[in-house]
Amino acid sequence: MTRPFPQNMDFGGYNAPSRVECEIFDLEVEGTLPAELEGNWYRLTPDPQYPSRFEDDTYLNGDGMISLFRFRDGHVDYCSRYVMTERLRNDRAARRALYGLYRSPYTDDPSVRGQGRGVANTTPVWHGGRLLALKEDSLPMQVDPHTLETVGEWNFDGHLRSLTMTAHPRPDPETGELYCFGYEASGLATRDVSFFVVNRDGEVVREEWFQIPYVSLMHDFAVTREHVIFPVVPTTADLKRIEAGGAHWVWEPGQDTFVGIMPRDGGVGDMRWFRGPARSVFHILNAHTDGAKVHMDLSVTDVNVFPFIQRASGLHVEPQDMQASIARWSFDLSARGDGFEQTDIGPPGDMPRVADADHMRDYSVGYYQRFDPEFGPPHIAGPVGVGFNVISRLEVESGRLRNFSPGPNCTVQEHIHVPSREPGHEGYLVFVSDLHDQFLSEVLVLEAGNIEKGPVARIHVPLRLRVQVHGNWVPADRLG
Ligand code: V55
Ligand code: FE
Repeated sequence: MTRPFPQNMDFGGYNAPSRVECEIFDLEVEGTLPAELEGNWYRLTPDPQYPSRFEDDTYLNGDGMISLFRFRDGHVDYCSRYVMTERLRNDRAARRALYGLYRSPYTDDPSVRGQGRGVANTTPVWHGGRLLALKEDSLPMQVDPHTLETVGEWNFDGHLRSLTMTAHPRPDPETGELYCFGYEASGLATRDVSFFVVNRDGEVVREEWFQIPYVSLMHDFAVTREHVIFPVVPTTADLKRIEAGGAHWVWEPGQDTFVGIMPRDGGVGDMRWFRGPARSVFHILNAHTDGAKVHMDLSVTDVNVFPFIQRASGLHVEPQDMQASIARWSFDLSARGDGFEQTDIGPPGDMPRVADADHMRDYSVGYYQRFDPEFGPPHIAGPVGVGFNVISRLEVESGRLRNFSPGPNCTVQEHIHVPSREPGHEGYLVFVSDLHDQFLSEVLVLEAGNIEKGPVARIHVPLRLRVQVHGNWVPADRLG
């Protein structure tokens, strides 16, 4: 037995740890699954094996639980497994949490000093014939794509120098390459960033390092057909604070935002730095280059949205008091100066995605999620607090928004987009809906071009599925 988890936002209610490793054969399906939905949907969520040593620890520090919805011939099977990290093995051997606060190793039990802290809890990525479970503070963990058993840490056969890899690598739909970076690349709270490219066979073919102005939580980046874009925002780390057992991250509104842009056919030596006022950025919808202009569409707020980071910064900002939007940041490479423009293109939200084929180029449609009180009261789900209750389809040019909400007792988890082979068909959005009145989950399938019509299929899940951080779809014919 273990002691109980604290009953707070991060570990109580719908966010209570589940820790269920299971297999469910042939889930109940209502409606008709599109025949072309053939593939594996991988999801990752933090699901702490043990209560943290600290009550005020965060959701983001939980052990990675990888799950799989396998869609074949109109049937769906489910399976979930922990990613067996060094950390989870050590904790299980001790039958308690030996590791301390999120990314603050000086709060660990001395018995695990210097041992792996990675939890592999953020994004499952299929590339080069490997399924990788990613967490931005460490190297990937490789997982068997069929059984979800852990293979081990993957450092690209020793060919990657970086000690970290982002959970948001960017696949190039044209070349099949995976564009990647790692921050704190040479160790805890270092300013080194590694930019690297993995070819379609899974080999690191390029790695270059640069330094950023201050240590920043660089959660995501953007790539166009011509450029690579690195936002550096003032959620900052300081080694002295961490060594004293303090929080890894604080929000520093006095620091500028920096954005580095380099040509893909150049190198990090060609990086040009733009700057603007403090902004918090996690997820980028898409980016493209148009002549001398580079446009990046993203979810942006004027303060870091995570309650645990606000607490560590001596701040508390209610969501309605934040400035937030889906915005386009435009950079003019032909102009002098280091400023850039922001144009709002949609109401606030997060978990933005485009069809893989639209990635890195000019595009017309994006999908993302919002909390909108028009569709129901707030429910706590996920690491930020109030969960999203609407999926929105945004026409980028006109700003036209279409919405789907599953109902007032529901929140929605991040969706994936599955392309269609039918010409003119926009594909499907597939996501978990959290049923707060039943403490259960279901999977909904929407037609991406017609979301307000509601689900064409509903997959019942006899479990409460914790809120995934990210997921990805792998078509059956790409799995081998
Ligand atoms: C995020 C998630 C993380 C993390 C840092 O969504 C940032 C943002 C699940 O872990 O470690
Ligand atoms: Fe993310």
